[in-house]
Amino acid sequence: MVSANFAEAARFADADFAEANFATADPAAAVPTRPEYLPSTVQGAVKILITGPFGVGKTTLVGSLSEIAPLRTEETMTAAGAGVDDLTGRPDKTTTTVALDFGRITLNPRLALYLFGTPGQQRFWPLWDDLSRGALGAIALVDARRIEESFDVLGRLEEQRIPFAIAVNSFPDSPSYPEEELRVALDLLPEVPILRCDARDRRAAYDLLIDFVSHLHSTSVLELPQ
Ligand SMILES: Nc1nc2c(ncn2[C@@H]2O[C@H](COP(=O)(O)OP(=O)(O)OP(=O)(O)O)[C@@H](O)[C@H]2O)c(=O)[nH]1
Ligand SMILES: [Mg+2]
Repeated sequence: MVSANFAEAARFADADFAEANFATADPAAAVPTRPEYLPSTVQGAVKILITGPFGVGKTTLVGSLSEIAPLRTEETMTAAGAGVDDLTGRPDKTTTTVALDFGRITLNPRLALYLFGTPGQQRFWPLWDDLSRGALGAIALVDARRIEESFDVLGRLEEQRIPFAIAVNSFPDSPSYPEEELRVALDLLPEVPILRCDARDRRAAYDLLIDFVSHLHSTSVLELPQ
């Protein structure tokens, strides 16, 4: 089954191709079920940043989207982080990203997206400049329970002039704010899309990515290889 979003975006994403990837890639499998090599038909590669504050679901999103086993740099959180790493609303979280997440998704036979997840904690932010260099756009995950924690990240994206979309990640006790309220609370320009997802759900993550890539395409940020 191809989602409505996906069908709409079919002019740049090859539905059959991506659906085949979806069917064969198993995010839970320790070993990927499809070849890790980039198809020889790929003519263009684009870097996309997956960013947001601590514990918002960046590593989860890269893992849900990647067709290869994602590269992760998770370290166990220790007592030294108590009082710094706020685990409210994320009781199961035991690790944190200390450098980056990396994944890849081939959107159609000609176009590959490289996904770079940033660390969430400010003490790892010196890595940000290297990670964001050359990124065509960013998906900024937001936890609606802790909106103010996103301000620094959004400020950085604006400073670096990286086009971005908001992805509101759904946690069980998240308030469901109307889009306009979120736009005001996050002080967003009208052209910044507000999307929603559950980062744990591969299909929802994929729909989010397609909406984001459609946005980059419609604003002429992304040109598609013919
Ligand atoms: N309910 C719900 N839980 C989620 C979602 N996305 C992530 N989680 C959970 O939230 C916790 C944090 O997820 P991570 O992916 O590690 O978050 P992160 O942004 O990479 O965290 P840092 O790298 O430490 O900043 C994990 O326990 C995930 O299972 C979501 O969309 N919904
Ligand atoms: Mg992480």
